[in-house]
Amino acid sequence: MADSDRPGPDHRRLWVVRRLSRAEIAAQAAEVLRANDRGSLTVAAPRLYPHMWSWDAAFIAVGLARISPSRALTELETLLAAQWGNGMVPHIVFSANAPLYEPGPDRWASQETSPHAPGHAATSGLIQPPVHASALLRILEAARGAGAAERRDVLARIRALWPRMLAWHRYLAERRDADGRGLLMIYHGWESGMDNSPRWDQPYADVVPDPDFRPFRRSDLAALGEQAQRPTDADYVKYQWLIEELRQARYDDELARKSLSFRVADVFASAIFAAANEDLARVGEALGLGAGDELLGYAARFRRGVLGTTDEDGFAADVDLRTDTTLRTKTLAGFAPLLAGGLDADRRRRLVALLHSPAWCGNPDLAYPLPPSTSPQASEFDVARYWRGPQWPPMNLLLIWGLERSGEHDAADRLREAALHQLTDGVFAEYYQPFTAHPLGSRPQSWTAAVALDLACHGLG
Ligand code: 2M8
Repeated sequence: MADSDRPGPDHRRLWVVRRLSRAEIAAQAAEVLRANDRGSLTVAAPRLYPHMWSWDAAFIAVGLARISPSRALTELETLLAAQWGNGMVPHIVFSANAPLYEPGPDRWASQETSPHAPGHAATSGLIQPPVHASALLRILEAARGAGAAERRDVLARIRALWPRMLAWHRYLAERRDADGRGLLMIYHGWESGMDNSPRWDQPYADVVPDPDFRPFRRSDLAALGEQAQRPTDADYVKYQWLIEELRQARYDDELARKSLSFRVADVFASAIFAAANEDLARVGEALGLGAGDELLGYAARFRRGVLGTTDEDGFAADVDLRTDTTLRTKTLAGFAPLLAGGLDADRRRRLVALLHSPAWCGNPDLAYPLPPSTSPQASEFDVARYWRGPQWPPMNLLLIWGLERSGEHDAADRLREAALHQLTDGVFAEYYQPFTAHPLGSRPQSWTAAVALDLACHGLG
């Protein structure tokens, strides 16, 4: 890493960046996606994450749809080809001959352990937030502007993919919300995608590995070389131990929901799922595929679930399902209702005001008025450590979509402009130091490039 890339000892020193034009951002982002393309999948990042990740793939598809709806759809097809027999879409699909990533296929041993794991693909045994249907809707919209042959091909392939998409949503609704409260149960912080967020500090305090458990060596620190930007070793022992517990439960949802030492209702993933069900219903309606009532029913159920956790400002909370404790942390996930919709106008206004307040995007120390993953006013805030403070471009996109969906167009436009501005550095970093705009984590990160491409092309027709 070049010295200029490093966050200096003075965390408030603004990083001096070159500024790309919109056209340059789009061109360079497309180049990153091309370089990380392995044919039928795009690796999340060449060194740190040399495989396909589930929600990364969805964002990557959104970006690719700006260049080629057909190639964008391939991304979802590859992911869903690794779907488990019970409908679960795994959070990692491993590619062969990649640099070392731990935990790799042997640690998951999914094929040996679960009758549901696909025989032809090596995968993890966890999920990630279900952004895929929202990506599929954008691919469909992009295909409408494509040439006749590509449009026909993409529509036919969406039809072919439909049963798998439906099975994924049914798996989530039936197996991850078995009691119908409208909140998705997760078994690991990795399932939230916000691995070491303060959201999970309390539940992880109860995760105690067996004394004879021997953790394996981490590969992420060697790949990145920046310990202060990654989860701690103490976090990682727990991450690894939970995989062991899940293997002992044979990746069986019935067993897992009774036995695991981490079982949490993830309010942000639930909001993503509410929106995704509406988006999938729209795809189904456009192609005459049916299941609209079922999907809109899921959307309503999860919207209710999300709203049921909110405080007077409309700010949402996760729930520790083992102890039935509401987890009120000051993280980005609290804005879940903006993604799910359904707040009354008064509380929606209060939640948008909170988003613009000094606790969030209005913080005077921010280099860009974008939501940090954790509020700078929270005691857990850490300016550089992964999901404990830095700003993450795909999260900006989710909020932009949510604000638009909620009819908050001014707020969406403000966020869109700032999000694009942040990416004019052309680095396409995994995350950004909120006070200095230093690029942090892995780079170039595919989903960041995809978000940049989407933002840069927005409104250009
Ligand atoms: C991060 O998670 C992986 C584990 O799944 C890791 O740290 O090794 C998270 O940021 C997650 O949200 C993301 O999907 C993944 C790949 O970019 O990296």
